[in-house]
Amino acid sequence: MKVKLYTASTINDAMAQVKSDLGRDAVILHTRKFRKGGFLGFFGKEMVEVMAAVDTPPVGSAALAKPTLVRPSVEDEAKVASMQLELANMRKLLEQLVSKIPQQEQRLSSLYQLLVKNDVEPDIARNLVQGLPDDNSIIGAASPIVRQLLFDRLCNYFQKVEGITIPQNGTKVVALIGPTGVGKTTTIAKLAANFALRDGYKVALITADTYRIAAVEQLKTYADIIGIPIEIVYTPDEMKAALYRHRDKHLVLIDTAGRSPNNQYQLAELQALLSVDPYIDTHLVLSTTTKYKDALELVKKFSVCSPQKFLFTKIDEASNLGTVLNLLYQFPTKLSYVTSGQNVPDDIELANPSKLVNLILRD
Ligand SMILES: Nc1nc2c(ncn2[C@@H]2O[C@H](COP(=O)(O)OP(=O)(O)OP(=O)(O)O)[C@@H](O)[C@H]2O)c(=O)[nH]1
Ligand SMILES: [Mg+2]
Repeated sequence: MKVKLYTASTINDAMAQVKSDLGRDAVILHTRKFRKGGFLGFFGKEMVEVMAAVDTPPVGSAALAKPTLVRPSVEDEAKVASMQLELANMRKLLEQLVSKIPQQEQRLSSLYQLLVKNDVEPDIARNLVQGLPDDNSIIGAASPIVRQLLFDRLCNYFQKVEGITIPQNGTKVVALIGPTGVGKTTTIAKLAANFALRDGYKVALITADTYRIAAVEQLKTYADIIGIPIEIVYTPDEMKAALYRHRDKHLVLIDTAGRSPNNQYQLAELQALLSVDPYIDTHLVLSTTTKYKDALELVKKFSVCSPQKFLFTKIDEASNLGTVLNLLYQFPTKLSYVTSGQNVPDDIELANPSKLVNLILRD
């Protein structure tokens, strides 16, 4: 390396000297301004000093022996070389990553869009597609694999399915609670018909829906057709007595009046009715046609009655099942039954996770 010092009255002149002397490859190491002449440096002429260097290829051993001002040691050179290599590798890696981003986003965004189209909340959809593999072999020919991975991931939210199980000894008591008109009474009729007529269990009905005469009549008609007893209760004490009277049954199904989630008094009344027996298996009945925000509110408000399961109705009327997934994502809760129409007793089945997830991923 050749290092030289140049002085001139302007920086342009100094640079011209550097260029003509050392060539275009010269590197400027240092520049400074100073005054030449005058009194103690004052009033002198302003000058520019430029220190420049150029790499000279070694010519024989003589060139190597030539002393230079900033000759790096062999160790330094090795360090620089390895840093350069590392930088080059990092650059390559960055380029690879950047080139992958649009592809990954496009692929994940198509699954994300599908979830959102099915009314899965955007935040939840984003979390669900996050971290799905972006291996090239998967992106390319086999993208259904990624879809399958998402399918499996969604199934995890539907894993806890538990219908009504009749104990060897004792009576199973099941109550359906929920907002108005979601299908509680119809579902009670479907369950009663299936357990009594199809499975041959001894079943009794209790209705606590005494708000409307029509409501009692509705369930009484079903009880008569099925040929099972029905009790009407107004107070917690009557509930206790009715449960005691039917302690010989395999299954007692309790129908309740639809409650407004905004009526704290009604909810407290319902809670009091159900707290007479800690073993009552309480299912919160929700319609799949309910908007997620409303369903969320319902789950929060009905939680005072400590339901253990969700029972989803009107799947035949729902345009999608986003609400179901959103709820299960927020509240990992057991699922019992899903109903799919007005026909008693046919339109009901035990929740089927893969069937439900398939509906959530419906194109
Ligand atoms: N499409 C469809 N309709 C249903 C389903 N389940 C119930 N229904 C209908 O929904 C309406 C209300 O059903 P009910 O069983 O009376 O609802 P509820 O929850 O008992 O209503 P309240 O007692 O007033 O709170 C009726 O017309 C039922 O036939 C279902 O799965 N699909
Ligand atoms: Mg009803």
